[in-house]
Amino acid sequence: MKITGFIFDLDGVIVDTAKYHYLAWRNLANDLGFEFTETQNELFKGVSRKRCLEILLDIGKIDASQAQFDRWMVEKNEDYLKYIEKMNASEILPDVIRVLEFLKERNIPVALGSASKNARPILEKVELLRYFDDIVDGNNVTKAKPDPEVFLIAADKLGVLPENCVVFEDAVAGIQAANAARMISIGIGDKNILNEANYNFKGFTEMNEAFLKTLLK
Ligand code: B16
Ligand code: MG
Repeated sequence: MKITGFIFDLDGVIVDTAKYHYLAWRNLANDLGFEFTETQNELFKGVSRKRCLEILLDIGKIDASQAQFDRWMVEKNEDYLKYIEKMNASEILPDVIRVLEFLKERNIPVALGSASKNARPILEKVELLRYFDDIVDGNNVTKAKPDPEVFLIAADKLGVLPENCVVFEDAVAGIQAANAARMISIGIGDKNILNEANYNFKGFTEMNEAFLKTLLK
């Protein structure tokens, strides 16, 4: 039997940390004297912290020296971490644990593939660390999604061929990264936005056991 590996994105798939990213970016934008809307925050999903700040400064039409840029990166992250500090298991998105349990019961290799540099502390906070055999995050990659690097490293760590990996993603760039890695991409969210995915689900609640079993064949 072939071995299938499962790779989960973090923000938007396991927990909704996008709302905390939004509050922290909005605080920074307000400090710099401009507004930052939730619609604009959509552009930040799955995107690295550095790239997010570049987009934010474009929105505010602000030029920054390297030193200022670096300071604002730190400031935003410190603010974000204050929200993360208060997280607990109640913030795990519906039916994530059911799917993780399904995989664990069958000893199926599972990795995290996230752009976040805070992935490990977040998994610790929501008490999910034990479900993951490997964690590949913003600290391990040089190229951001849609580059497939994060998922290819995850497959390698799991010892599973990329074409035998399944990726759960909520961001367009993440689906593109999974497709570029020749993995099975599953969009979690709006199927009109994630229309490049091989399969689409609004959330894990819509994903039944029969479907999960077909992925193992
Ligand atoms: P950090 P994911 C991504 O997480 C977020 O979607 C994105 O909005 C954020 O900028 C990025 O992580 C970096 O996060 O500032 O914590 O390093 O969706 O790839 O799990
Ligand atoms: Mg995401």
